[in-house]
Amino acid sequence: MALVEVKVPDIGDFEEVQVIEVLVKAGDRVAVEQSLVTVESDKASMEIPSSHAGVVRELLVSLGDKVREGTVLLRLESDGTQAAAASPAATTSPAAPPAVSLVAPAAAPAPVAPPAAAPASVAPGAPQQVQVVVPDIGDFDEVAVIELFVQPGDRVQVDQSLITVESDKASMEIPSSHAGVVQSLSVKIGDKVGKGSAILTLLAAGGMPAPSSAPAAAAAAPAPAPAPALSAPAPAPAPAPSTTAPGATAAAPAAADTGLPHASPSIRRLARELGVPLGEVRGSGPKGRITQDDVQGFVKAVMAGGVQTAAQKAAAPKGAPAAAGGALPGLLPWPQVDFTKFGPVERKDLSRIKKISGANLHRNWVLIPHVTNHDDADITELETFRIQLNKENEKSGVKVTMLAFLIKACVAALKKFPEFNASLDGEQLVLKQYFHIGFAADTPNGLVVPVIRDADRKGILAISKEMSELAGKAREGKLAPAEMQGGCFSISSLGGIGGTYFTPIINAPEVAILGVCRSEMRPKWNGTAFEPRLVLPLSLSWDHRVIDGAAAARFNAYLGGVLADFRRVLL
Ligand code: CAO
Repeated sequence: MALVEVKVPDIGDFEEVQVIEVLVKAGDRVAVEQSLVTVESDKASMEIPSSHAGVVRELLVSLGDKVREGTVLLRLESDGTQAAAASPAATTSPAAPPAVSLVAPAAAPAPVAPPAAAPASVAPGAPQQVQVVVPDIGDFDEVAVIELFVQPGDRVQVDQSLITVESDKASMEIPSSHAGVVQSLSVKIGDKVGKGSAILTLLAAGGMPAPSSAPAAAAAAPAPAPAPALSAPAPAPAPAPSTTAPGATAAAPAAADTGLPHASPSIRRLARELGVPLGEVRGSGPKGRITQDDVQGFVKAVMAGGVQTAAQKAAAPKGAPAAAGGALPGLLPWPQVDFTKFGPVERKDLSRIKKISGANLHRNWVLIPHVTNHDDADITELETFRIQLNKENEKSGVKVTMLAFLIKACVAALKKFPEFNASLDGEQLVLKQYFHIGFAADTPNGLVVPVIRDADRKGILAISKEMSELAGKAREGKLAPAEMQGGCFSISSLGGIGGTYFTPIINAPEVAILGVCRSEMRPKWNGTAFEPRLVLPLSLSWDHRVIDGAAAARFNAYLGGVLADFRRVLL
């Protein structure tokens, strides 16, 4: 086993580049060609692979270090395997046994000469149609187009970046050889291109051909001034376009809008795999470079609903809270209408309760597969009993409404059908052994759902009293958060208002909700004649991930039976 120094190979015209990623650590076993570090100039980045297989014994560079050809990156205990085609420089390097074979062989294969343009010469003065093609990009036969910076109609300058291409280990921007107006694009994202592939056609402003004879010209193009010849990036690397990259700032509108993401090829690859829009990720690395942690953090934030991508925001109703999840990608954007064009309007802020309940309702409606079963309950006898009860209890000051009976009847149904008294937790169903029933209360500021705890252990009068107290507090905005928590099942009663049937939205993490409307006398066939019966319309919404239609129909039938005759609870 020999101790081998792995050095920065010939990286073309770059004098000095910065280490922006260290991909291995002491003790790691590396294979030949495995990337060790990523280095970056102002327009290009590339990964430097190992020339030997072995175990890393000592890392000699760290993030931010400036390195150049010959800088020793690390020492490794080689197991004897080394890259087949080492660069000449490497093979002749005596001290450094194994040579680092360039990621991009000849890394600087001929520094990308300014993209050639079809017409060899352009008559000065007269606008000419010019086809801009991919220049010599070294030993890469085919690279993928990963970014387009311009579109038809854009005016571009000489050396302004047109596209970014990427191999598996490097990426680079291809600049324009001519100034002019883009007429048509010949490539799209994902296309594979090589030397000579047409990028676009532009109407060149009277003879402004690129200094095509300046091959490696401004090689490592220091900074601002775009290198006259793409030279620099040549090595292969990619310019992780950064917002400060000269080419980038001058680039297309899209780029100017979002700021081009500054990331290495491996991070770009990761982002593509995860579908992360890199332009929306805030880089925490040096000079705002996007790191792997940044990409992963972005994904987590989107999944948790804390962040919306631009696509989600565009499709979301203006002002929709992020917690509502926005609209799903692919949906049309929310219509933006200037209502004042059609008549006078007044704008009012949503109340705090409306904002909170709206976000919750939106999430529940979008995430829960709702189904609603409608049914009727014959409450003729129950209503007679309720009126009787209220007469008897007139002096107590407690008024019994149908809702109190509904709460008791629902408790009986929940006992009979326990999957309705449950919550989903991943792939498990949490079956509750308590019966806390929420009821929707309409207040001047919006909808709230106070909860009657342990409704199974309370009588009709106690429930009625508690309900009226909670409803009063709700209207005055004095409900404590604890009085709205822990519900197992909710009831939304519009009985005091009207209507027949509606679709109540499930109050997550509950799995079902009962909506009731106004009861009315209807003629019912009793087998021999029609008789007037008081019918209560029921609408049961349920989560189809937990409950199926047959269970819902049985729940409603049982509930109707109990409301028709409470003695059934005893069965
Ligand atoms: N059929 C016929 N009459 C009914 C009835 C029904 N299903 N339910 C209630 N009523 C009657 C009551 O008996 C009462 O009549 P009287 O005034 O003659 O005594 C009247 O309607 C008013 O009842 P109420 O609404 O005050 O009492 P409640 O117990 O039925 O409801 C509460 C209490 C807090 C739930 C209710 O006031 C409320 O806020 N309802 C709205 C809920 C809501 O907005 N749901 C929609 C959610 S989705 O946006």
